[in-house]
Amino acid sequence: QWDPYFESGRAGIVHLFEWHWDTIADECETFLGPNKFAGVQISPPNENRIIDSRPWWERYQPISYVLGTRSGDRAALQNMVDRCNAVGVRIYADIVINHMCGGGGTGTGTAGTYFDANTEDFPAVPYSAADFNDGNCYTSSGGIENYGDANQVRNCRLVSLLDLNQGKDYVRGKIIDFMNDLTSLGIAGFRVDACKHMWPNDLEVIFGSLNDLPTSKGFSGGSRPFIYQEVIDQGGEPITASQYLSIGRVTEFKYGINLYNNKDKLQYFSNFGESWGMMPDGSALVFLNNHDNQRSHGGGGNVITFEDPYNLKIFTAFMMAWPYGVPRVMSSYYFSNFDEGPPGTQRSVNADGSCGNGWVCEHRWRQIKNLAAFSAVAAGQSVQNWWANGNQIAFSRGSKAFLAINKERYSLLQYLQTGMPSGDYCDVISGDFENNTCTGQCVTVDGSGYAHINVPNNENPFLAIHVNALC
Ligand code: ARE
Ligand code: CA
Repeated sequence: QWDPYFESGRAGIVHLFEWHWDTIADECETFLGPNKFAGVQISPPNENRIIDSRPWWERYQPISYVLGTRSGDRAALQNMVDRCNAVGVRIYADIVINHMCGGGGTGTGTAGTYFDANTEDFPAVPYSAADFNDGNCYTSSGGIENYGDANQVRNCRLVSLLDLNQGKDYVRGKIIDFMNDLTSLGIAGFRVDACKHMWPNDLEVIFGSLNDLPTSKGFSGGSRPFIYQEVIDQGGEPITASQYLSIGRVTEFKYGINLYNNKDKLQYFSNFGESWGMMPDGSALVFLNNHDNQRSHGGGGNVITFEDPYNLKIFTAFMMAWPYGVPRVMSSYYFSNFDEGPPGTQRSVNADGSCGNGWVCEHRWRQIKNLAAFSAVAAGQSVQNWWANGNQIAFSRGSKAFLAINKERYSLLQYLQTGMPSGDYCDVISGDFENNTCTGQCVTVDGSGYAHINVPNNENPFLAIHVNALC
């Protein structure tokens, strides 16, 4: 359950946070597919509690496993998954299985289902009080009070959210049915929310019981759903990411922090990976920031976000070029306070390809957009020709691709070994390679693999060439 089943020639997952299913389908066909992105993480697809101000976080309060939210209904979800798969883009669903909604109150969810959060009655699943962990939690508040006590972290309520008991066969069965329903639509895997708050053994049973991905949706026989578990491990707690590595991939929260803390020490990155205290390459799901920590939440602070475009572009390039983990690019909307939900209108696309209507669309920034094709070409090639000069670095991925980054206050002007066959290559950072035409600078690699590399100290302070983009 570690393999994302990317189609060949694809790289990178984009988190289209709070996008509508119809808009994602359009994005797959018109942008993600053509630009060689491999997959999309979608917001939770099942019914959630409606919170008056419609914050983004209402999506993390399930009411049932009916597929109906402000992103769209079941038919729209199926249509989107089919259209994305048809252009080689996989869909991964964010799923919330640790809990249902916050305690207290009654109402109807986004799919019209009645619930009673006082008595823990969720009739559309159905779940009732006996399916929750109340009897297994021993804190006086009934909530998690101390992250130093693994028992309460897993059996008590996370910020008052009604905590399901995944130790019960009945609850396991409902979660398994929900996940199987999603893969039957052609969804290739899951970002599993709040795994720190569930027992690894329960997750192992649940994920181990899932159906294979359906061959009728183009997956080869025996394909296990891709799993990446959200476990915020920045050290200092009894629950660690390592407790979950035998189950599937895990979100590596140390990655973004390591990048941030060393963002002006590029020369240190030659051995970036496990020797930096992070999990093994094959276990990691990596990212610069996510929907929580870009809001200074959920292990937030000290991460690089769209508010720092210079570093976001540079370190997204590093992430996509460096062979460690499965990379995920955050795609955001602008917000002025923590709670603010998504813009009321779908993203529009400007003449230069960027987004309007309040959507940031980091994945559409030219310097980021062109990294998927770069990363896909580099796949399977080792890092070679590492070169560092203070806060300037360069390296190749075998003989297929070459990246140079300049964070000094002067131009990088060097004659460097690129590892690549002789030829004229298109720098896909200073411009685009489209319809066999290069609008960026041309880099000439000579017969010995060397090239004169010129990386200015401006808003595009890096250069990327690969064997599929020639001048
Ligand atoms: C909302 C309100 C609460 C209210 C609750 C119930 O904000 O005040 O009590 O509803 O009514 C998101 C939001 C929450 C929101 C929740 C439900 O972030 O604010 O609560 O949705 O609507 C811990 C967990 C980790 C979790 C983070 C946020 O370990 O799993 O907290 N991340 C995921 C998602 C979130 C989501 C949830 C889980 C819940 O990515 O978006 O919450 O489904 C240390 C620890 C971490 C801990 C962190 C807390 O770093 O090591 O483990 O993360 O502190 O900041
Ligand atoms: Ca729990």
